[in-house]
Order: sequence, then C-alpha cells, then structure tokens
Amino acid sequence: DPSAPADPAEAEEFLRLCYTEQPRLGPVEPRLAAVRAQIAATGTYTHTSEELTWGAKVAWRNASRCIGRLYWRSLTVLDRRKARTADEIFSLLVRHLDVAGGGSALRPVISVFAPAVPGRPYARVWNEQLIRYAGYRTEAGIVGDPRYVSFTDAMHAMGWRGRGGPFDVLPVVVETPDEAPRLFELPEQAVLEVPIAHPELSWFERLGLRWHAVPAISNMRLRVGGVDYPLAPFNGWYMGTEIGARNLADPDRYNLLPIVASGLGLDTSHEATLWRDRALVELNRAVLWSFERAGVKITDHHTESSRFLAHMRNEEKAGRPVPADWTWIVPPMSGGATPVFHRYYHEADQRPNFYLDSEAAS
Ligand code: HEM
Ligand code: NRG
Repeated sequence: DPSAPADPAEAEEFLRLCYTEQPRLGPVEPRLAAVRAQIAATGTYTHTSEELTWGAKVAWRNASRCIGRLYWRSLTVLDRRKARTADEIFSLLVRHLDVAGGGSALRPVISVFAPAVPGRPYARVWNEQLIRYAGYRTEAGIVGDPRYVSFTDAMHAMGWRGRGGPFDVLPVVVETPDEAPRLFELPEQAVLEVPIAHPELSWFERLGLRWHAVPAISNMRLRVGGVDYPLAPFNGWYMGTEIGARNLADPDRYNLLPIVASGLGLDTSHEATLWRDRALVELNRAVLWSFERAGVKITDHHTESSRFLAHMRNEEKAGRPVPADWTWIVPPMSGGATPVFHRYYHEADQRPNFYLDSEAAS
C-alpha cells in the first residue's frame, strides 16, 4: 500500500543489504539509527542517492519475470525526486527517452520520481508504457493495437484526436496531486521507430509494419526499503519475440500470422501444415533483421536465454539465489529450443522489486 508508513523492518533489511554489498558506503549502524528516527518522526525516510541507485539496480536483479538481468549493474538511474509539476515531469520523461535511445545505442535507464508520502496523493502516469500505439474501433474492425482501444477511447474523451492509422503514438497522461490529468504529445525525435522488412521476402515491407525501439514500462511501482516510488519508468531494449511473437502476432493484438501466412502462400486449411509456426518464424526474422539493419539494439531469444543462464551462474557464485518465473522467462516461441526451458527456478518475491498495483503484490 503506497500510502502506508514505511515499514522499519523492510528499511533495515534493505539498508543492511545495500551497505554490505557496497562496503565503500561505510558502516550501516549510524545510518540505521538515523532512518529509524526519521520513520518514527515522519512515517517515512529519504534515500541517499547511493541507496536509491542501488535499490533500483537490485529491484531489476530481483525482477523474476525478466530474462535480461545479466546487465543489472549497468542501469542508469536518473534521480527525479524533485520534479513536481506535470510540465516538469513530462519534460523529464522526454529526457529519459533521449538518454535511453538518443543515438540508437540503447541504454537501460530508470527515472525515479517522488516517493509516496503517507497520507498524501502522488504523481502518476496513466500509460502502461511511454511509447504505445493507439487502437481505434472502426466499422471494418480495429485499426492499430487492440490492447489500447479503451485507453484510446479515454484519450478521445479528453480531447485527443488520433490520425486513425495503425501505428499512431499515444499521448502521455501525467496526473499530479495539484493538477487534473494532462495530455502531452511526445516529440517525434523522442520516438525512435523501426520499419519492418524481411531479408528475402520483398512483399513483407509492403505490409507497412513498424515498431518502437524502446520498451519503457511506466506503470510499475518501484519499492525500495519500504518506500514506494509510484512513478519510476524504466527501459532496456527488446527481445525480438516480444514484438514478433506477441505484439504483432497475438490474436488479440495485431494478429498478423494469417496475413504473413497468406503472403508466404501457405496452406492454412488445417493446423497440421504448421502454417502458424512458419509464419511466426518469418515474422520474427523480419523483426530482428530490421532492427539490426536500422542499427537499433535488439536481442534474439536464443542469445538472451544463454545470457540469462550466465547471469544465474554469476549470481550463484556471489551466493545469491536468482528468483525466476518459468512462465515468463521461457520465450513465447521455440521454448524447448532454448536452454532456459529445461530446468526449474527458485520462485520468490525478493525486495527491492517492481510491482503492478493491479496485481496487489504488496
Ligand atoms: C520483463 C527482457 C531490461 C525489468 C521482461 C520480459 C523480457 C525482458 C523479454 C518479459 C516481457 C513479456 O513477456 O512481456 C529484457 C531485456 C532487457 C530488459 C532484453 C534489456 C536490457 C529491463 C530493465 C528493467 C527490467 C532495465 C528494470 C530496471 C523487468 C520487469 C519485467 C520484465 C519488472 C516484468 C514486467 C511485467 O511484469 O509486466 N524483460 N528486460 N527489465 N523486465 Fe526486463
Ligand atoms: N513485452 C512488452 C515489454 C515488457 C518488458 N520488456 C523489456 N523490458 N524488454 C512489450 O512492449 O512488448 N525492458 O525494460 O527492456
């Protein structure tokens, strides 16, 4: 509960971890005494920037659904706790995208905005990710991303007018304690996108597909040492299957397998021709090839699976268990052809971590 007082036991557990893992920070005892006093007096406490940075990195390290954790130490942490107005927050979100993707060598970044203070409202962003495509209900069916039809409706109700295309970037909605929710349009240069073509099939490009380069999740709460940061958008880079095997392929998303199969001239009259699987492979080759052609960082599911196992070995050497959720770690195509499939994982909710409030995990 982001509006409850900071739990002193969780604060202590985090501070001991933070100061043990980073001996250069000095002894933890004086810091513990100060934090206990601050919690007793105010119901919460303020992280030093060293603590905040380590907390965000360890939250990533503990994200049991994330296959990309080998790079957890390289997270760039932008301390944005002082931002208050919607204008300030939005311009820092644009700066986030610029640090993350300006120059197309993508960097893992998190922007940490003000913590929730007990009994006070806090700033939020309504969007699930900073960059997402609108979905429009039309007489001919849904145009764009069906996942965002109701969000798009809400934007229309607030006065936004989309162009009605399949890949229209949605506005960002910033809500602060002092202002009604406000809509902001991302500047074009903040939104790096990749047009999708295929290394051999020339008709593929004519499907007019594209995807954004940066997945920037903006609806998860960062929890560090008993303190909640309700606005802490983060990004890394894509694994190709997220786009090619889910966003563009799921029946309730862009649903492109039948279209790709028809371009390939496959027999779709019965499932046993495996036309879905064949279409899936070509769509995913197209995604990986197009990002590489554009010089935008992306990873394939085989490489990322073996990197994740390397991460597990590193962590085990350091004496740390690696919490992992098999159902999220195993890629959505060719699962059994990747090494992450063939084993079990330690399932645990370790803190610091990221939470979706709808999952009521805390
Ligand atoms: C989930 C890959 C960076 C935190 C995931 C998923 C993938 C992935 C494939 C599963 C997504 C899905 O099935 O929808 C990567 C790659 C990264 C990266 C390749 C490259 C650096 C990060 C960073 C953070 C992070 C920087 C946080 C600081 C998470 C979390 C989830 C997740 C919290 C679960 C999301 C949810 O519950 O919806 N990641 N990730 N990841 N990742 Fe990463
Ligand atoms: N599947 C979602 C993104 C989820 C997180 N994936 C990452 N995260 N790669 C999608 O947009 O397809 N990250 O921080 O890099």
